[in-house]
Amino acid sequence: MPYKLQTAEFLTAAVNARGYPPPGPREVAFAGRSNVGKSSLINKITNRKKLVRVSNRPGRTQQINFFSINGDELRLVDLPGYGFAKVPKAVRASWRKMIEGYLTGRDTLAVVVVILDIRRQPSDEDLMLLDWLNALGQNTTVVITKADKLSKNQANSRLAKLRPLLIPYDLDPIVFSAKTGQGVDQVWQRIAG
Ligand SMILES: Nc1nc2c(ncn2[C@@H]2O[C@H](COP(=O)(O)OP(=O)(O)O)[C@@H](O)[C@H]2O)c(=O)[nH]1
Ligand SMILES: [Mg+2]
Repeated sequence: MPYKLQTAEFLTAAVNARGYPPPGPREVAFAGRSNVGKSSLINKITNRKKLVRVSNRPGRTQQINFFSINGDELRLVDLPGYGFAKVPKAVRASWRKMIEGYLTGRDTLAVVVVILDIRRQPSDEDLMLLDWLNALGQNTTVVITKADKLSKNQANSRLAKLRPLLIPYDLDPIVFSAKTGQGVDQVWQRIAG
């Protein structure tokens, strides 16, 4: 691992700016559709099985969770998953507010990692998020996860469809799997600064 990960611990959860921890080290935020594999990715890159709860029930994470790496040398921020259809409109709007509030209101935010599923076309919400981050000039990186769910050939053919969608944003995605650990080092390279 290029980044010397020593400790990873839960710092705090927040629903708005009043609940954020005082600004400290640079923060790396993770965003994606609910159930895309965001929590699994954070657990994998921190080498912790249960730092973040992995759920079979989509749409559970309704708070912004902050994690401290190496005694607060770096923070990882797990944003609420979006796009879960079965959630009432009002709740979805409040999640969106939470996500947008954090992404626009945090001076220490360094990188946003947008996570996509290798088996699916990006949703309208995925593309809106990428558009919006691009317009903000926010340093962004894309991770395409669940690569282990496809054969090598299937994965390559999906990547051939996904990559062109990211070219307008000048984004070269990292291919990842929380199951096999594929891409872990590359994620650290992009986020460690
Ligand atoms: N095979 C495989 N399953 C994954 C991977 N990442 C996540 N999952 C599964 O996808 C489901 C949702 O994962 P979770 O991390 O909770 O998604 P989140 O809602 O985005 O935080 C869980 O059943 C995970 O075990 C992966 O890379 N490979
Ligand atoms: Mg989650």
